[in-house]
Amino acid sequence: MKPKSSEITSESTYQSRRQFIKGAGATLAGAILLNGCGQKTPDQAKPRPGKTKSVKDDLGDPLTPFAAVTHYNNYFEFTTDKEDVAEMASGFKTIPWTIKVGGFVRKPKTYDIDDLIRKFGEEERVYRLRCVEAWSMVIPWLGFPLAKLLKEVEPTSKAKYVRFTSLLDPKEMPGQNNTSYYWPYIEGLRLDEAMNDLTLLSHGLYGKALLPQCGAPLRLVVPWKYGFKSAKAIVRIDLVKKMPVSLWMQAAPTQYGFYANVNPKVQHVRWSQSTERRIGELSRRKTLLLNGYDEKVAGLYSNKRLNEYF
Ligand SMILES: Nc1nc2c(c(=O)[nH]1)N[C@H]1C(S)=C(S)[C@@H](COP(=O)(O)O)O[C@H]1N2
Ligand SMILES: [Mo]
Repeated sequence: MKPKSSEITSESTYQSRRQFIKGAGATLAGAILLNGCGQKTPDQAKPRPGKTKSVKDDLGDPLTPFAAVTHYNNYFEFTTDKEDVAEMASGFKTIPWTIKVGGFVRKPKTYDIDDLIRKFGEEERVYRLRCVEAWSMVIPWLGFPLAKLLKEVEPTSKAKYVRFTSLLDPKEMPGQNNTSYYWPYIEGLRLDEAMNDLTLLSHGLYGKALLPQCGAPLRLVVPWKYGFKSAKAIVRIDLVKKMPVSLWMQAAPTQYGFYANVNPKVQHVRWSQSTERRIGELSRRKTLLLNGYDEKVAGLYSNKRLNEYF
């Protein structure tokens, strides 16, 4: 079934529905902990950050408050309303959970999530997350480089791309009953992008295990690409020959491409990408080429490739 064009616009609907947040960015973190009567609701009062080693990113930008990181989310499997994801995902079960790694590899393997975390460990990486909708955050992730896992399964010479598959479970994920998207959520990277040291598999943030709304128990983080590349709730990782077709490429191929490298000069069809709203700040920031990670990843791309976002 083809998605209705009226529904493809969802990624930007917040811009009209959520205008009131504009300028109120600084108080967002506080506001979302309070209900209409100014009282803390039990569910929203619960989560607390753990300990982080860092307070800033590599450019000196402060961390986005934990409350905003955990209560302003994009997760279409639950809802398209960013401020409702936390509550709707709160009962999401992430135990037991296995991740199947296969395709063109010498040693395919299925990992239990706890074994995977024990084996590959955790390091803290503070990264900027730039959503294609022109907002951004600075998040202290816990995780390990995807390269560690890929080396272990030994990709063969046929492996050119990596395909990530998120959980398909319409009973637990009510948004999957929305048939304008082809579920499950699929994303992909070229093998060299996947092997880059910046590319992280994350299982925590702010010193604690990921909460469901942030992609528990395991998500991808690719900081130089638009946020939609960073798939949540991953159950499969496959080494493949051909460029994977992502959920967003299926839904709106002229708007959400495979490469999706952050580039202030390449416009989205419906808005400019030259600036962004950093959650928690009042004035807009300039968007940086490759989200400020150009020194580490520019070598992956030709100029031509960089200037096409597809
Ligand atoms: N499975 C899945 N992964 C997903 C999404 C989604 O809807 N489903 N949304 C993406 C988008 S558009 C963004 S911007 C980031 C948001 O991550 P955050 O909510 O942790 O900030 O997750 C990405 N990963
Ligand atoms: Mo996004």
